[in-house]
Amino acid sequence: MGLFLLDYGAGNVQSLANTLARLGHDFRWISSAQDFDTATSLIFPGVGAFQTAVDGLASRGFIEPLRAYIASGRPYFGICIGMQILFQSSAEGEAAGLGLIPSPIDRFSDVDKSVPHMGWNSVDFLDTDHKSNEGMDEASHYYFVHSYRAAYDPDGRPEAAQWVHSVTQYGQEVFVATVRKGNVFGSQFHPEKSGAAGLKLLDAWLHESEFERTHAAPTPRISRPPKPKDTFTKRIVACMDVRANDQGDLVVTKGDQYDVREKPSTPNPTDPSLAISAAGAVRNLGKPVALAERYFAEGADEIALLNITSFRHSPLHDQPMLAVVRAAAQKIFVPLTIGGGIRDTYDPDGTRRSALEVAGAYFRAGADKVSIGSEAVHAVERMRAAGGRGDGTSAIETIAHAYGRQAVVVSIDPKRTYVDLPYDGPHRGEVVFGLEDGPEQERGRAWWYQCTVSGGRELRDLSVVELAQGVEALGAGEILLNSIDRDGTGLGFDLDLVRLVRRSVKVPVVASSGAGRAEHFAEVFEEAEVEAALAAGIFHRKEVGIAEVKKTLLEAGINVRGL
Ligand code: 1PR
Repeated sequence: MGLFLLDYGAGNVQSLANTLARLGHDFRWISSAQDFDTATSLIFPGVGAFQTAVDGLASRGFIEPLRAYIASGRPYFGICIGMQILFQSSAEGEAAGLGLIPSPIDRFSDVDKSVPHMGWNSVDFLDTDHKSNEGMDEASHYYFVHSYRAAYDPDGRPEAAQWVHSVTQYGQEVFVATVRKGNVFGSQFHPEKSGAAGLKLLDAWLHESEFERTHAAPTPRISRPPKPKDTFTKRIVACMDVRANDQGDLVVTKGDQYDVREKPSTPNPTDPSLAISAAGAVRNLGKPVALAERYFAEGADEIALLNITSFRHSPLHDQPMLAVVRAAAQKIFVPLTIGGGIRDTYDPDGTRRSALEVAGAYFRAGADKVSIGSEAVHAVERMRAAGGRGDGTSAIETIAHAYGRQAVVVSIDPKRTYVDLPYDGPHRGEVVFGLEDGPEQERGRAWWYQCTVSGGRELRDLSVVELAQGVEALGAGEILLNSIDRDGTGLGFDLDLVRLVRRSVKVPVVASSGAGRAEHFAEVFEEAEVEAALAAGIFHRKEVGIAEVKKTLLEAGINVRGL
């Protein structure tokens, strides 16, 4: 008896478990075909890739029990792939879906937008005759992360359209956001990552009385043509660089151009309680879990935790860091990205641990995405040496295959390499010239952006464009674009760098490093058209708040998620 969750073995499903715990609902995991008979309600948080999900269900003998469960009329809530599996098929693989909804799932077009559709968007309800919307509303934003979608096509697929409860628009594509019929509900977005709006929906579904389950017959739907503009929002990401201080405690630190140690005369700008112990000590800007909680409450659309010294040891042995991820994930209900040390490692006894295992440990601890730094550079170097194709063994490829490319972020740490003019070297197509009205140290100079590994300690013979395009080809779903030159300077994002990368790839780009004022965010969204912008120092030191950033963006006509 009771609520069960269906896990097919590879999805990063801990987020949903944390959300249910927060809402006070007990649940069990489906562990055998018999559990489907016992379940009185079932949630399938299908995170990952369609083919992997179907293969995972099939290998466990769960396909027919799932079909029988749904046919029995007991409540079913499918999230993301858990909704897509109700359809006929997906272009994301060869496998067939359950076929309840007679329509295929296809890939978004990337002609006019970045893919995956990753971020916060709103819904339009199509069902005209039911009284409640299951705790949802059109003013809220929900968190989507997917490259494949069911197009809303009431003329071409009228039978499938009868299932559609709400739609969302991305670019000029209108697609299915939620489906509902009888005992079946499904959402393309992730309620467990959609902040207060998502918690409200899950709570309504779990409290059956507030959730309509009586619609056996098709209800009238209104046709919904594309609007001139979608309601997709720009994301604000709060990032914490985490490392052990000299006492061995994990702290949030923050460097200037990646140097995280106190300078001899650095004054503490705002908060005397964050006492500077001594020159040369690792800067301590707070505790990671407490800060993550603060940023969730303040309206961060996403939170990133980067383990910045993980190159020294394997994250699988870094129990304090895993404990931080676990604790943070229990308190924040927006996407959580974890980076640092996602690569093949060896245990002290010589046992090899693959990057996929390392990522799996982070996902099980509650991460939604993993961010790969140094290993991504090495993978692209290997790919280029092998003639431009990946061999399927890199961290990016293996993790994207198992968890979906949307779970794989590549964090790039580029550094300017200044050149003498005239320059006719191999990176001449990517050379940027400092503007006469730009920062003083850039005027009259020219440079290209060179990639680094190990937190900027080592330069590699690879440009930022070569790296960005390489990781996209290998299967990365997003790029987190830092700048060693701008990190911690407060001078604003490096717009030349951000524009260069934004126009080189189709995946979403998060601009990072250098934010000093709320206006810098408006500038990077308007001038470089990135999907997200990240800051660390100004948020940690409370110089600028997330609400202030969002207010400034709204005043500039840029769409953001409210609290
Ligand atoms: O190489 O896969 O182990 O990953 C290591 C990760 O740690 C990479 O994502 C790398 O960027 C990060 N990292 C390594 N060393 C440092 C350092 O600071 N010494 N931090 C470091 C990178 C940059 C951003 C920062 C923004 C915004 N920090 O995370 O948050 O620059 O800062 P600002 O708003 O204050 O300007 P691997």
